Amino acid sequence: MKGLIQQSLSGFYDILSGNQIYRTRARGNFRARKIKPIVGDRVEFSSEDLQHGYLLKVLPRVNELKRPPVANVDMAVVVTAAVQPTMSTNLLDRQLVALEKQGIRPCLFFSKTDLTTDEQWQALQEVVRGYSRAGYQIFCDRDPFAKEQLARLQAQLDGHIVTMMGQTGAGKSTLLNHLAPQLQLATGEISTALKRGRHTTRKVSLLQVGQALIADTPGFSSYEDLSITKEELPQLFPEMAKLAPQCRFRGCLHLKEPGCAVKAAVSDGIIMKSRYDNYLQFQDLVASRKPIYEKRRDH
Ligand SMILES: Nc1nc2c(ncn2[C@@H]2O[C@H](COP(=O)(O)OP(=O)(O)OP(=O)(O)O)[C@@H](O)[C@H]2O)c(=O)[nH]1
Ligand SMILES: [Mg+2]
Ligand SMILES: [Zn+2]
Repeated sequence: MKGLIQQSLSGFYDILSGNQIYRTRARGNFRARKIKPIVGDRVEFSSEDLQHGYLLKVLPRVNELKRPPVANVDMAVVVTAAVQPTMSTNLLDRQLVALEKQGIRPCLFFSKTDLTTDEQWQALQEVVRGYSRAGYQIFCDRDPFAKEQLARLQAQLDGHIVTMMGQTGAGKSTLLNHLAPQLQLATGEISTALKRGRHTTRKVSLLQVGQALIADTPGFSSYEDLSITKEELPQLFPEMAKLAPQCRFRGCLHLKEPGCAVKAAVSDGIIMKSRYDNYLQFQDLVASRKPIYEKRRDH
């Protein structure tokens, strides 16, 4: 039989096939072959009944996200709190780069907009315009859970395997609860958060939300690495990739090169200064990490 891993919990894999969920254990030597089945994997399995089955084979992945660990995702909702915690475009851009690298289409959802002051709200509009110009689809209503916005988001997600992304406490589970109230996902009230540790959502599973399968995931606080080359990085900023053919030099990295269309667009305020600054910072990161990767390869 074929299906999709919907949830993985202490050695069991729940596989969605047809409209049923089959509980299985991995059989065969996945560990020796260095394959760890993850949520979203398309798999072959055998099953006596709904409770006792064996996961036999993981089919090739279209893509694979490390944080959160989900395979075969085609869209992501990047949830960013407008306030609480203070918005970081750096963190947002890291997430976008990681998604672009995997060929996953991101859309941006701004949460906690209801908590912004008029001044913070105005400043956020500038950010929204910048990311729209970069080509991203954005959901930013002053009432984050306005019916119209939720319907528009749901329509985008239907038919896709989606992952939620965003810092812990950003509001990923809260958003899913608004899209599908029957889920009743735990969200981060301070008291429970303290009891359970930092993340309210601790495991990854795919949830049926309308016609979409969505992975609610534990948030993260930082990304440890961008395993990307310096030539690859400018491709992962769509607005830069689009302008690159207008740079004087082919393969322009938009750093010190003369006649660079990207730098001109930054000066003209077409590309967000924060995006470009983050780009430069990621280039530095890539440059400083490269020797580590090469060393690892020697072993
Ligand atoms: N006012 C307001 N509060 C929100 C909004 N989104 C989330 N919250 C609150 O923020 C807190 C954290 O929300 P969660 O949904 O648990 O955050 P999360 O992203 O799932 O966090 P992790 O599971 O730890 O990664 C909860 O107390 C929510 O009620 C929003 O748009 N407006
Ligand atoms: Mg959560
Ligand atoms: Zn350039």
